[in-house]
Amino acid sequence: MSQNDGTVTVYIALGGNLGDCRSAFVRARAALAAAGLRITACAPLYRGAAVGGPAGQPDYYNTVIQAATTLTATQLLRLCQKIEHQGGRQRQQRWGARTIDLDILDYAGTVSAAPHLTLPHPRLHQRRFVLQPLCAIAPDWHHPRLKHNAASLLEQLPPQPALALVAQRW
Ligand code: A4P
Ligand code: MG
Repeated sequence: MSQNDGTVTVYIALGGNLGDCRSAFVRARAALAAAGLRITACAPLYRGAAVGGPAGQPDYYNTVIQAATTLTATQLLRLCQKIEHQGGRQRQQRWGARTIDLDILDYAGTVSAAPHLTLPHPRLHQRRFVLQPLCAIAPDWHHPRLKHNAASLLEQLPPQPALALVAQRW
């Protein structure tokens, strides 16, 4: 949604399961702010088992940031990828262990099927590690394609253990 100040609201999911993820998330948030994003909400920090990917991965840390920005969606993707790179992210295997992953969940309600930037994030509605933090800050967030809000998408997931709360603030 476009605000009066010319910014749009975006949601970014942070995930990681290698090294000191909490510090990596703090640095990523600072880098987003340094690039001009106004951080408007931060979900708590959660921990949970890896979903998919190679067996035997460490547990993941996950959270979600809400921010206001004047960047375009493509500029925001490039910024997220730069922050991943600075955070030591290496891509070896699909869904392999990583120091930090930044996924754009939503950019102002935009719907896009472009492979380099699919919006909303194509798997967000299937993932407790995204929906649980998202619901902590924006339960009414509306999925522009599925026409359900975040709370209802979380409720519709097959029963799975909730993620463990690591820290309310980080
Ligand atoms: N891309 C397309 N749409 C987007 C978007 N909305 N945001 C493209 C960000 N990137 C997007 O991403 C692969 C490609 O997706 C990029 O070229 C980008 O242009 P990537 O970050 O290199 O690879 P990835 O993160 O392994 O892939 P992806 O598809 O983002 O993975 P997922 O689906 O996010 O899954 N278990 C737990 N508990 N917690 C996790 O955080 N994460 C994953 C990764 C698996 N299991 C997990 C977790
Ligand atoms: Mg990713």
